[in-house]
Amino acid sequence: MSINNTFTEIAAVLRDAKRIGVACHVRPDADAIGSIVGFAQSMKLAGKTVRVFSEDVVPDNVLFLPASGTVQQSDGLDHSLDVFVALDTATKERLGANTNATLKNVPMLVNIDHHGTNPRYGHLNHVDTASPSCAQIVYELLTTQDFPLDDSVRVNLYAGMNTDTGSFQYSGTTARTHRIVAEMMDAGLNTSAICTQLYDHQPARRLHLLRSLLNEMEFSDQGRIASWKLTLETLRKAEAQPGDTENLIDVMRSVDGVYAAVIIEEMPDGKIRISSRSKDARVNVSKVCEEFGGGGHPMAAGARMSGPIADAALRFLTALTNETQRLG
Ligand SMILES: [Mn+2]
Repeated sequence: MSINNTFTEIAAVLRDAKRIGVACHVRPDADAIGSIVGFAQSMKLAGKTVRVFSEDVVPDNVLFLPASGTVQQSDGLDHSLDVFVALDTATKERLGANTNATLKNVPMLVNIDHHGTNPRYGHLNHVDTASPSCAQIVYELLTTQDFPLDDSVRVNLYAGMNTDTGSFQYSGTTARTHRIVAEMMDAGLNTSAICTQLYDHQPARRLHLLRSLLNEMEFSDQGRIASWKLTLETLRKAEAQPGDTENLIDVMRSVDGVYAAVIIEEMPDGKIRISSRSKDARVNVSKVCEEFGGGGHPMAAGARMSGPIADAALRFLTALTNETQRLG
């Protein structure tokens, strides 16, 4: 079960397919959207009919991506697809309920991901935890198997590669990551223009959220853990939109002496969403999130907990403190 299918095996299935569906995880980020749209654009260039699904709306901050308008919100209907490809999605459930209904009768599910907790839920699976973004795996698949690339493919994949590595800062970033960027620049990719779109455009409401974070963040475990309880009321006051909290957690992680940062967020359904980041390989936040049914990467992971928010915060921070005790 833990053996990966090769790109050659996956490409053979894609070449035989006429109608391909592709989707990513709920509450998509730039790696999720960049991966599915980049992949879909290449399949279209290869002559396939492609449907691109997302359970949730495409967040504002990635609407600049070429062909992001081709993403349709999952409708739960059968689209007579030959192959369905899940990208950047750690569990089948995280595709979302409507997306699962859409792929129910599809005879071939391909699961391509970089989350270590992925249980390999596809008929074909390629899970590479050494890859710092799903977009990087998609690039390797497309290029090694001679699928066509154009500028729209490259822009989408670059956006995923850039954001999931924290602008190539995180420890998962490899020499190969930089070589792929160089290859794409040789092919004409304007990385500076994409970075301007990604990082020099933010709505004022995001700054309102950041102001709340700076006012309300708390430090525990002798300053080694920074956390923020983000309430529905704060989200409502800021008129927050999906994607607005993206990367705000990095502000807390950047503080001297902090090893792990957590956002504990109230959701409209009463559940509590945990987002956690580590800054030291000895502190494995994925392990802590797994205690609560979540998962992700050792240095970036999430979970869903039951409320109320104060209880969830106490339980999660207690478990996280057990983990930071490894630091001595
Ligand atoms: Mn990813």
